[in-house]
Amino acid sequence: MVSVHGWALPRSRRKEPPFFTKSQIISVLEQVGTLLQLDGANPFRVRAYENASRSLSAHEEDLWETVNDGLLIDIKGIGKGIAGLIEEAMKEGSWGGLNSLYEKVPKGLIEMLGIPGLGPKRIKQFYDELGIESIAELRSAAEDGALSKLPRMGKKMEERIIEGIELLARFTGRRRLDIGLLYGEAFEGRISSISGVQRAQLAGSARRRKESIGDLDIVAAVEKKNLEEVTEAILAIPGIAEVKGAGDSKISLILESTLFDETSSRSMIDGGVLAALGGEAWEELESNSTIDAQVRLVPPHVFAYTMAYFTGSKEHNVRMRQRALDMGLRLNEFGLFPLEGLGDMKGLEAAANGMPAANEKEIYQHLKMDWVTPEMREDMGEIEAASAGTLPNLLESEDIKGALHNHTTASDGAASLTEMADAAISLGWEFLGIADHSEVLNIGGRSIGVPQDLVFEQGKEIRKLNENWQDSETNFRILHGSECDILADGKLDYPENVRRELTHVVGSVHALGSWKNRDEFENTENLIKAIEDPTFTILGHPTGRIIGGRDGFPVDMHAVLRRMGELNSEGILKACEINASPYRLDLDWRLCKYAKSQGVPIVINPDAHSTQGLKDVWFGVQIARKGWLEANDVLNCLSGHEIESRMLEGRK
Ligand code: DGT
Ligand code: CA
Ligand code: ZN
Repeated sequence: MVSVHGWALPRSRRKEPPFFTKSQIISVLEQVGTLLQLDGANPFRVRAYENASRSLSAHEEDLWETVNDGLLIDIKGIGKGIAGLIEEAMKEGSWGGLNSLYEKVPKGLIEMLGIPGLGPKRIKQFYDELGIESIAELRSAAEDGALSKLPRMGKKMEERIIEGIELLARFTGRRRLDIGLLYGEAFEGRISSISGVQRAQLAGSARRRKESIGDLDIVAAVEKKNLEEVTEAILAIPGIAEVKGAGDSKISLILESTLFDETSSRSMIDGGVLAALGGEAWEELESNSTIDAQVRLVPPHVFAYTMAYFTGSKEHNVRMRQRALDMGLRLNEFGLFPLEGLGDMKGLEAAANGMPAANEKEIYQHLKMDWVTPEMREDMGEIEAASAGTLPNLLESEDIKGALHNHTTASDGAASLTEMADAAISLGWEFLGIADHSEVLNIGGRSIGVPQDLVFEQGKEIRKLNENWQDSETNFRILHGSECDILADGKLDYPENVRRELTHVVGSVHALGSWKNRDEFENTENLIKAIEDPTFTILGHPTGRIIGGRDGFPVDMHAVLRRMGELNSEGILKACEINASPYRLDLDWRLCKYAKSQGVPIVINPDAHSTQGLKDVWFGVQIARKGWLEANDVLNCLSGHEIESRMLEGRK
């Protein structure tokens, strides 16, 4: 599949040849092959471009050297015409006759290429036979059943196209936090290393650790005299799909995934969820998706103010500005100034007369506030707390001593019990809770849950491992739990005697279908019924949402948390999970404070399906911080001894 962005002939930013790189040439040749198909060109011409693109990809020598030695024509698969084109592009920086082809093909047809499973041939067919020129038109034709009446089409294909359109629509908006940070941190690193950049830092929603990111905001401190060369160097960073605008102080770009190392570790989602979201097509879209970025270039002395402004949130900024006004001051992205005496001065000119701030802390100090950590800047009470000196002492990653919901090969995990334990030990953890899926769970007809007799087997194995660690005085233990399905009627999977065997029961809804088609009252009632079961300890991924994938089922989480709070006040442990997988981040951070106010303990669970997956706990910590949680509120901060007794004593 092809990325929708960047469907334009590249323009060179170099002043001398070679004007384009080999990878730029390869990508143009590939695009031309596709455009020719959409244009209905002779198949031999189409193939010539496809072959040329492919043989250049396999060509190992330096392309510029090959061109200069006049050896281009000797490469198998490159004919005279295409060789001439490549030579012109590299030597003169122009694309000859290709401009008209790029202009000729309707933009809507190119956008349709982004629909998983839809290629140029079909798009051309729909265009020729039904006059379809946009995704919207394609969608209504599919919904009216017009597509399936065409030759070589059927109902199945039509349904797949509708699904593909829906999938694509979800990818054009926001990106998950993990993906946003992968791009953001790589880009921040690249910009920071440019000479002339004093410092560069990620701002915006990525710095605030929102669960999804609209676009990246980066602020760079640059002296005026270096502006031009720094701008040029930023525009030359590989991984930029498109430059939307580059002015004196702001550069707007679209980044593509070549920006970061392919081997950068990405978070994984378990197979079942992935299948529900669209499987391979979803993964394909994900790896081809881009992200927008804005870079602001500012003089070093205003950097802190610009960072504070573009970190946001907008709601936090509005409150900050009001607080400044109440003190007779004006606050903006350039500084903090007395309201009186500025005359006509604006922006940077006015900043010269403002109150200096070497860092954000000093800005908050000027406004008689404590520094607010970026995660909390959402106008959810932090302004008041920072003014009164009552900000919470937030949880830190280092406080985490273990987690309670993880999988092994006994269900759908990729690693064995001992492999998972070793990975946890090397993270410095004191405990690891194993909670494999319960019996009822099957995905696509394949059962992945642990049969009852194997639960007892797993228990024996865990006891043996725990004894070994105890004997060798290793401060580590496995807690034997299960991720028990909450059935549609609010009952838990497994007979009670099996559940009694376990240290902890993570109750989760997996068969989302029946919950999504039900009334909120009924869902809330059934969820509470499950929680009230005496063996139930932890509510797993409370709503079942997948960020950017699907909404959770309708449920009154306030009512659920209230009931859990009541039970806790009776000394019965009912904890709520923050599922730390960046696909989920469920419980939502907006509800954390409420959970805390009701006395519901939180557990941050990576829901790891591999040893790598344990690291996802970091995302959960970010979300817990965003939700104002302190180490005291989070069970992961208990020691290995404490957690075990807490689980056992809390069960009544
Ligand atoms: P996003 O990109 O939708 O995930 O969310 P943000 O928070 O990154 O928002 P964005 O990119 O529109 O703007 C970055 C920051 O710039 C935002 O958090 C606060 C600041 N900002 C943007 N527009 C305004 C505005 O109209 N007023 C104020 N006070 N601040 C703004
Ligand atoms: Ca943003
Ligand atoms: Zn799980």
